[in-house]
Amino acid sequence: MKAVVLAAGKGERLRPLTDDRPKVMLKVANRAIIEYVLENLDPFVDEFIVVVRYEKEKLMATLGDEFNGKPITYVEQLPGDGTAKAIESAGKLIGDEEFIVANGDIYFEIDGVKELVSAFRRERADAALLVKEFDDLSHFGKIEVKENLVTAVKEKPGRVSGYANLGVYIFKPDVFHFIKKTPLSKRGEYEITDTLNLMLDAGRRVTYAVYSGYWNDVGRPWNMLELNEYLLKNKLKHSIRGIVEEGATVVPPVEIGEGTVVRSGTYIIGPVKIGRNSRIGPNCFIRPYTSIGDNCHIGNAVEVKNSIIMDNSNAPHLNYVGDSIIGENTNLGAGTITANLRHDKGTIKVEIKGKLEDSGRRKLGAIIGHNVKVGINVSIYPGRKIGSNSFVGPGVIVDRNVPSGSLVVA
Ligand code: TTP
Repeated sequence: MKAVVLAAGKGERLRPLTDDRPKVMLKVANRAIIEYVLENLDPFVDEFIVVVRYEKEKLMATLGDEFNGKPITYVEQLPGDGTAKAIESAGKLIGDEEFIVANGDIYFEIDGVKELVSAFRRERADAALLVKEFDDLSHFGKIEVKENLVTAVKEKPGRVSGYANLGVYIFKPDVFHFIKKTPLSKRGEYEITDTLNLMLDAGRRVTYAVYSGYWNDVGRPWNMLELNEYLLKNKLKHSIRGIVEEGATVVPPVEIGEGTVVRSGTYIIGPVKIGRNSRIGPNCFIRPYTSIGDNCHIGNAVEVKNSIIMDNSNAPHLNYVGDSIIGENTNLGAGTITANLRHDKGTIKVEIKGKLEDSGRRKLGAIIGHNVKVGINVSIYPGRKIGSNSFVGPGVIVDRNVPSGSLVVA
């Protein structure tokens, strides 16, 4: 069986982290999101087809031509937006067999795929969907069912409970016939949920499997922090490949990559993951649920908690980084602090595609893009974004978002 992985989206809700790369390439717990997808599909398939468009060269160069020894073929999305259009783009490579489809930006585990494949076979179905029960489906497609079959798919049905569509499917090549007939949706996309309704209208057997494991749709920055926390809490194995100097304390589980040096006086409380060739300390404090990439420098008197710091980035002197995401090649000046809590203890709102959205979190720090230089003694308000390729001068108080490519001085 082949797997079609959808990775052509622009990931606008994850700006500025997606300013220069597809969202599936963003690393959570030091691994690209799409790699978790491929890994969990791997036992069921012999080939991957990845549908690309936005910043495709970067993804292709990073992911390469194979995964776990199985070939990856890239196909460019046909003109037009939406998941149905993305699946249609893989049509020529599919042949006569059924195939799995998964969004490339979600996290799910093998058990879900196992259940999905067995439901599809047991029901001799034309299509199968992975679903999960949620109390509030306002952000989801609702899957209505009767016994073992799906009866309807309703987009964003409001604050009702029920089964949500998780973005993992099995189709027969017959789906392409219905994709061709799928109309443009209200948001201007060709959506696979509309295709499914056309299939149901035509009497096709669409079944489902209920997934009880962990799932995350990594659409917004705080979803990356949630997934990071889940992965470190549940998947991390204590492993020290670098050097931990005498006088440093490492409370397991902590993963430290080759070439990384943890200097004396550093205190690390796991779960924490640190990549290769990074310099940690002396005298810094790294608290649980922190991922630090390759070639990073976390220096003297720096505290980091519950954060993602991507490759080649530095918090070198007297910094506090809490509940934050820092992109690649970014440097924080001495004394720069992220605030992660409002004084009124309210939940933190973040601007997503021009609208304020409630993250639902009491603690959320900064979201800083790639290639950013932050000067000394900069204070960043909770939930604020600093766009990629920006320069924030010394002493600036970042109380509003900084667009990408900006120069901000006090
Ligand atoms: P979305 O998360 O709905 O879209 P997006 O990736 O463009 O993100 P945003 O809304 O933040 O801009 O996409 C769901 C999945 O489908 C995801 O894996 C990307 C993929 N996709 C495509 O491959 N092609 C497309 O045209 C669209 C819209 C999505």
